Amino acid sequence: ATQEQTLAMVKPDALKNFGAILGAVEAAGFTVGRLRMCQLTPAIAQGFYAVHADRPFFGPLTKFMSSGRIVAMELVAPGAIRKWRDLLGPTNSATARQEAPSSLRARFGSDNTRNACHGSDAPETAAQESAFFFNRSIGRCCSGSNTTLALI
Ligand code: YYY
Ligand code: MG
Repeated sequence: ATQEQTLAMVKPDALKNFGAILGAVEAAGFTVGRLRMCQLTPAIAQGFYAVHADRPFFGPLTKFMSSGRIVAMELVAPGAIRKWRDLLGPTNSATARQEAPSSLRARFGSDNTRNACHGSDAPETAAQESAFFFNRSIGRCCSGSNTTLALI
């Protein structure tokens, strides 16, 4: 089958569960193409979520997303975009616990903002989000306000 790629992120609330999440990625049959661990600056988090800039949750979301380290991964599989979003479950982790209890957001997320993982929603955004993380220097990706945060 034709391979597809998606951009997955393990968000700051789920970094402690990165091992279990990577296990689920491998068990589901994805190939991890590229991977980077870093901490997003607030400006970079705002850039990643620019499409949501007018939403009321934009401030809390970008503050949360820049609050700790994340892992960005390019996942490859047939139908990777849909396959990864199915594994994630609904956006709101509380809803996920009702509707998809074995999903990653049900298992590792908390609410509508702290929901453990990101997944691209279409081939165009997958390509764009992959470039966002992997076609830039470590310094731009990982320069924190004071401490050094570039890890991989
Ligand atoms: O694609 P997905 O992550 O499932 O949801 P989006 O509607 O694209 O929202 C992106 C991101 O924004 C979501 O993962 C958490 C956050 N968010 C929020 O904080 N509050 C909401 N009411 C909706 C989304
Ligand atoms: Mg989305």
